[in-house]
Amino acid sequence: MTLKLCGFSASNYYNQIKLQLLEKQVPFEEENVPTGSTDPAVLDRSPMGKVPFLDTGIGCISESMACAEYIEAQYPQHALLPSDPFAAAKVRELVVYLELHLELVARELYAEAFFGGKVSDEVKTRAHRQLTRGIAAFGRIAIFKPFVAGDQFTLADCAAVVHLPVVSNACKVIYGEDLLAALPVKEYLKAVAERPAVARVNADRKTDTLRMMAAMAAKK
Ligand SMILES: N[C@@H](CCC(=O)N[C@@H](CS)C(=O)NCC(=O)O)C(=O)O
Repeated sequence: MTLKLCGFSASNYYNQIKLQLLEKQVPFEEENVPTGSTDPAVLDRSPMGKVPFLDTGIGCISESMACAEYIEAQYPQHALLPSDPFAAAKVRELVVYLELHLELVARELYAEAFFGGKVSDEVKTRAHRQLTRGIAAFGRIAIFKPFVAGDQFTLADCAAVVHLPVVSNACKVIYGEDLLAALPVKEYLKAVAERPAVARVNADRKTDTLRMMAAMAAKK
């Protein structure tokens, strides 16, 4: 069976794995699965109902890091993790900083930044403090020469390409300030957008975001 990536193209975590598969030229199919499902058939495949998850034919794998590690092990072509253990650990470290200390914190703001909801001042203040610390820490380990982990495109770039724009946009909307402005993020994103795999992910994301917005508007 062809590997199936399940979720939808407006999702940053889905796109992290989609970018990895495209960069590695692994054949895959996409199955549109909305997030937050309570359908037992979906929860059997992704226990939290989150996307992405992979359907491998012998079973499903949820959580992007587990998916990414499986893909690297199963499809060694165009490796996105260095073979040197220290260098590989530094790539994983960057992915954790991007997900845990940047994206997951900024996610607290998305309801108001992107979905017309409201976030309390307390949450905004806490997120600002955590983002300031997380971004400074990420800036100490990110290399951006020209890629996040150095001279090779790695899993850290698959994470950076999809998470940095959302974090930056959420900060601009909520705080009127891009907390990532001190890092060379704009230049980096512009340069990597030239890669065919990144261009495809960005184009699909735009189309899918419009689809979601139209569906939300139709519900109102
Ligand atoms: N830790 C998860 C995060 C995935 C995630 O948060 N996905 C979002 C879509 S971008 C989602 O499904 N959110 C629904 C929820 O949090 O219930 C991973 O790395 O795969």
